[in-house]
Amino acid sequence: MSYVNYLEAHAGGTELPSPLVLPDGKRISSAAMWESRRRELRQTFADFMFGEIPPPPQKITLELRRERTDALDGTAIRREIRIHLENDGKRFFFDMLWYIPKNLSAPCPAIVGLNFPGNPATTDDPDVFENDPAKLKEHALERGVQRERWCFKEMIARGFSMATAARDDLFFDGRDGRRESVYSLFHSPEELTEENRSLTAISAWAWGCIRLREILAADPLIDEKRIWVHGHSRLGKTALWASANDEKFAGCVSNDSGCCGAAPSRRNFGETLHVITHAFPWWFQKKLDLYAEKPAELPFDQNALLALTAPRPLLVASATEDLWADPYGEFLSTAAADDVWKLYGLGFNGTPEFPLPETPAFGKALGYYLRTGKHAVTATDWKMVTEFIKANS
Ligand code: GTR
Repeated sequence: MSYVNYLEAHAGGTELPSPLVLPDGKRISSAAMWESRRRELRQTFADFMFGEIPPPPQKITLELRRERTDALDGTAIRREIRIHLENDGKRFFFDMLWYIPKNLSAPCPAIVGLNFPGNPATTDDPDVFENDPAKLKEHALERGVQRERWCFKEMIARGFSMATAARDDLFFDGRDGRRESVYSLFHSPEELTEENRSLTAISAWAWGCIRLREILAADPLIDEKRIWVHGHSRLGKTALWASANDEKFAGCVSNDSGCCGAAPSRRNFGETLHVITHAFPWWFQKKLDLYAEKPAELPFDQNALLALTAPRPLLVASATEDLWADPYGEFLSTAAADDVWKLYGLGFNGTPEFPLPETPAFGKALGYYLRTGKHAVTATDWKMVTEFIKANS
């Protein structure tokens, strides 16, 4: 199949395998049983889709390059930190931009996530350091152009600390990205070839999210139990995978994560496994290619990836015009992950219906909403995220 389908009548794949059903057909019926099933499923996702997230390096040194206490019109502390990492004598670094609300009376919650075009593009602050030119090869955008994707000022006003780093700092988003990626801390240059598909970009990026969480968690201004991971699109796939692997994330927000994120692989709607494995082979394990034409033979679907965050809170967000990411499919997977939250007495009240735009379907610790508009992160998204997090903390 190389055409793209946007007709619901041709989409199929509305029945997704339940993460609660074991390969031998037995059904999980308790939270205790889910714990071991969860480990098994995580491993299956690593083997078939995302590879393993590399370990923490032996040594991390934080270089505070600059701290301002009057950022975002005097509402925030801003820290720009270069994170130096060392492993077996090999070195690597990446840059973090971190905002913290001022005058806190108690440690605050935080949201971490990666950005696409580099830290200066995420903020209105005119003086944020440029990303290292050797790392950010072709995606650098003008300062502030993606400020709405982050809404730092608004989120600071709502009491959240926010931290981000550029995906290309960790793994340049292209075929030969592996060579200068975080994997260079753990592998010899000969192993960092285009063919070595077990070392995926998504796991490298998820590794970066986990490092950001650890750094925030070590700071007394931050409540280490309330650090969320957020991601948009390919970085939404990344956020889901980071949350699946690091249970210290308080919860996860998947924004328009689409194919191999929240959207079911079994549906033929918008982007498919065929398309994604051909366009972005460095994101995934080679094994996924085997299923490009037969997604129904995968031993899981993306509702199981969502379930790997349970019982922690998960919000899945879609946009009406983002058909490439299959908004209805993202809803179907969310609804088909609900059984796992139910094991913990959480989830939706009854069976959720596909909601109208701007009408959140929020259950306990599991939520979905559809925003009017395009593939993006907007101020409306951040309002929904705030509402969901506040209801689930
Ligand atoms: C698209 C890709 C999607 C999505 C998106 C993005 O080109 O096909 O899977 O991840 O990029 O990251 O913006």
